[in-house]
Amino acid sequence: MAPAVHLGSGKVRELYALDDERLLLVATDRISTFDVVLPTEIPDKGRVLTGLSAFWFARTRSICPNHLLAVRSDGRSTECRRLEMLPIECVVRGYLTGSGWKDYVATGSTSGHALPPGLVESQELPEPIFTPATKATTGHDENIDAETAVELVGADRFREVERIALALYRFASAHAHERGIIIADTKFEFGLDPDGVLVLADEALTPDSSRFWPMDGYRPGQAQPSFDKQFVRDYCESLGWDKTDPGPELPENVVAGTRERYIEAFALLTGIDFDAYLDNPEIVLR
Ligand code: Q0Z
Repeated sequence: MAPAVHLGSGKVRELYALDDERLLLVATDRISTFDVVLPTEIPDKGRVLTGLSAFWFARTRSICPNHLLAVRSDGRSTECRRLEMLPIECVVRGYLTGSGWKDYVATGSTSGHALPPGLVESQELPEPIFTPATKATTGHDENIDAETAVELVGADRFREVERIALALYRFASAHAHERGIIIADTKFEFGLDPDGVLVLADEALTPDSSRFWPMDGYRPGQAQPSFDKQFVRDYCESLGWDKTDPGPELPENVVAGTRERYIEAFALLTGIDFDAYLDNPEIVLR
């Protein structure tokens, strides 16, 4: 087999070319908080995210085809179809948080969606909204309105990604809700295959591409604890770290607690025991 060529590094993932048509996406155990990658890893985090993403890909194929070709036996690497990626991030928000909340407080709207007055932080929106963003190569993605997104992908493709992203979010949100998890928002990335067919790519509906909140203790009117990273954030806040690189090392109790939260999210959402996934990662595809 020809060696994989390294194409790039994300904060917590690595991307390789297998050949002209196939990529290898590897989820590491790195964790970022406040946009800084910490020096301490969370064992199995990459496997949890890879397994979750593959689980959603297998269950959303009737909504949209996706790039997944195979999950490797290491549980953290996926072979995928190499696509022409669209130049927008396809964000869907069901709850008012993050930059959507900030935009709303400043302007009463977000990405051109006029919202009802009097909404509070973390409140469920009347309907999920599509709030595309640009892909920043450095710094933060910037929310854009529909007109700007149309300039980037065309009017027909814009309507299509909006419809598909909303359908994917509604499906996953309902599934998660039944299992005690709120998906507050999520970011999808799409590409086009050589025939111009829209394909769901990258990672999908993981805690790194979404905000997962425990339904227990959901309190509109304040920021919600993150399902997965709250121990890490609380620990970092307790240090008074200034949130610039380098971040702090994590003590073993924070590592262990955070690892358990990732594994709990996996088990709740998939209904599959994480040890069974480690034994045979393809279990999430059935
Ligand atoms: C994903 C990324 C990562 C760095 C390109 N199926 C695809 N076809 C073409 N390109 C991509 C995909 Cl998923 C693609 N990224 C994001 C991932 C490291 C950047 F692991 N960039």
